[in-house]
Amino acid sequence: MTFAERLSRAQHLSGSLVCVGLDPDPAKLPKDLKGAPDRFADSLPLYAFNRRIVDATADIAAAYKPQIAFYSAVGAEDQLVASIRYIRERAPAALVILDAKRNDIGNTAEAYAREAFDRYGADAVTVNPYMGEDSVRPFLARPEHGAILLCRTSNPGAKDFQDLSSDGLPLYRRVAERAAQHWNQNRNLMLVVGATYPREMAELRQAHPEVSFLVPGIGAQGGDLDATLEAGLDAHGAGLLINSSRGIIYAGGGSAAAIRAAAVELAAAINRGRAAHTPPQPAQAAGTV
Ligand code: NUP
Repeated sequence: MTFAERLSRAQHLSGSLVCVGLDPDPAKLPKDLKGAPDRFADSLPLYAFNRRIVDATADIAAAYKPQIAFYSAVGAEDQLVASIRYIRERAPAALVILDAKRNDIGNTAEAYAREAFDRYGADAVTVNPYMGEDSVRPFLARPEHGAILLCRTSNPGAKDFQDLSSDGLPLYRRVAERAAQHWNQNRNLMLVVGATYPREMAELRQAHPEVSFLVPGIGAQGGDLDATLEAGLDAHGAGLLINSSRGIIYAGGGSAAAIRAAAVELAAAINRGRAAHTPPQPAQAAGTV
């Protein structure tokens, strides 16, 4: 199955556009996963927490996005591998996005692609486009795997370079243009567009109606969901994967019930917004005449 088919299947089967961020901070683990040295959970606490999150959200999540820093910073890559295997068992249709923002010269980028797709078995990886085409190509070479390019990121410093004018358009628009027009032959490319910048997202959606966006910034970073949906939905009421990490995994102190409630609430709010912001599809419109 191609990446584009996997993406739309994941959204269809989950009935949602939610991407659950698996960013387990050892300092913020739920109380019951800390401090009982004889328990299995304690020897692999990040994995134990992720299993709880996946169990609580398996039927709602279109995607999971582990950020690699939370694992590599504490030498816990094995727990990342185990967590991704667990997602495959419990939520086989969900996409796994490795958030690693990788890139380098071509042969090193090839090694990074093998890291993401072969070592970790991810479906997609986030990629920094700064080094240009030859550095991005290795991540796009497999039609069944995707690359998600940083375009207009969610952080305050996004403007420092991404907004600089490049031949009359901001640099992030040039990234999107190059990506959409020249690098997306396999239809396996997405763009990172932060929920904290709906104006920029609207511009990008207008310029690139067919490209899907990974949208971080909802929840802990304060992005406005309704503004995001209005700006970013495509003509079919899709085209987005909306990530929340801390807003879901630390809800209610990280209890399974609170994690589930937070994910259900986000999925429902997104679906209400989709209904409100999506123009009637041709078949529906014909039916109403
Ligand atoms: O522009 C970006 N902003 C961002 O927050 C690109 C990202 N990949 N992220 C990641 O999304 C960030 O590293 C974290 O893993 C997640 C947002 O987490 P939260 O603010 O929902 O907790």
